[in-house]
Amino acid sequence: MMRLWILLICSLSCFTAAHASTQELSDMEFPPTQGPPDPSQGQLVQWEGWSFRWQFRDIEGLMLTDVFFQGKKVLKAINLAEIYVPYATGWPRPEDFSLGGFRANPMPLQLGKDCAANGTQCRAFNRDGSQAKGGTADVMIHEESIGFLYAGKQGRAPGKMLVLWAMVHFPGPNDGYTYVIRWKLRSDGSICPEVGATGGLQHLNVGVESGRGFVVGKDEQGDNQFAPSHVHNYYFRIDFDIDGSDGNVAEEFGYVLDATDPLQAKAVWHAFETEAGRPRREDIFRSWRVLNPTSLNAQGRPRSYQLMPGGSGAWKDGLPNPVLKGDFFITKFYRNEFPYSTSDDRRMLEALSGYLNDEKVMNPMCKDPSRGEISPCHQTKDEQISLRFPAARDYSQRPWQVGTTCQK
Ligand SMILES: [Cu+2]
Repeated sequence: MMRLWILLICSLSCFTAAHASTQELSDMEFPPTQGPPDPSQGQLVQWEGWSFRWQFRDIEGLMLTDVFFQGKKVLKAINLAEIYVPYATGWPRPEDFSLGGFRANPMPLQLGKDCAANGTQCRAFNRDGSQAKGGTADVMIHEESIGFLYAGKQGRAPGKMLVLWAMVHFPGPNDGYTYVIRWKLRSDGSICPEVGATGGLQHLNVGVESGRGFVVGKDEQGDNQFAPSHVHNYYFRIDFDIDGSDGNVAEEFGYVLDATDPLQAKAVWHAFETEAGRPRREDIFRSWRVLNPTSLNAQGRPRSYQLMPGGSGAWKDGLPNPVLKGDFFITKFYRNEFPYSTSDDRRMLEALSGYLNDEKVMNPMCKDPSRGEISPCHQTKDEQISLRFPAARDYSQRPWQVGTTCQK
């Protein structure tokens, strides 16, 4: 009954390059033409215990669906859901997918150049799944070595991964911005999405170096060119089905320091009872997992997938949308809750604010996997971000006061 979809944000701090595009936060320039994805559609791939399908969407590009590992279901779907790029000067704050995503900003891969530079068994496809035969392709797949999966007293185990990727280019002066989205499925069962960005500096103006940006050269008039600092935030939407869609539970990990003895701490998993948005906490090793308490692995433990936050920072000012304070969100699954689609033509961040409406994501009585008993679930309520969306959304008042800047 219960399916979860989870958004994880990772971000890339960026100082040498700036973003390409500005946008009007009015009506969508590229209204969606596709409904929510049908996970049963797409191209079937089977490799090293993995089985999944890929499809290429207008806005989101390459996504994976119906993902199984060693015969057990892992995901219903995973896709890149948004790229959000706030500048330290307060403006602009592009939500790139509202600029038409992969539909309006195609960046074909080049056969003979973009594949197998560090991999083998390269295959190239058009977005409809057919074999790419001309000079370009939308999707490429190859295999890469990842070195050791294990090395120790038990022996040596080399690992490899299957990599699928696509590119999207947002045009702008002096090159614009190219993102390379790579989906890595490793032979040990891990999934590692990755986004890389390259491009030329955008939104340059004349100015002096400050906490909000850097002087990067001279313009034609000989004036100092100022490039504002900014952050690229990547949001992934993950629909978990750990060994089936029923009974999945999402939990949060963190260390809890002992109030009386500073040398002691407890490692605690809390289950989510209701929908939530959560900030990252590196200082207490906060991470999240989705598990199926009724599906046990060879060690008798519940099967689970853990979401390990990446190492880079994220934008946390919560303007104009409180959702921006969070790094991880959990919502109950509804098929029509899919942004940039004909079911919901809002931008992802705005739509997400609406999806987070305190619905229950599991029965408050649940199985405690560490003790194997049924007990009331812990709630994870501390520091939960406030999701009240501003009633009056007047974006004309800008720039906002922004108290933080990019890391150096
Ligand atoms: Cu940038």
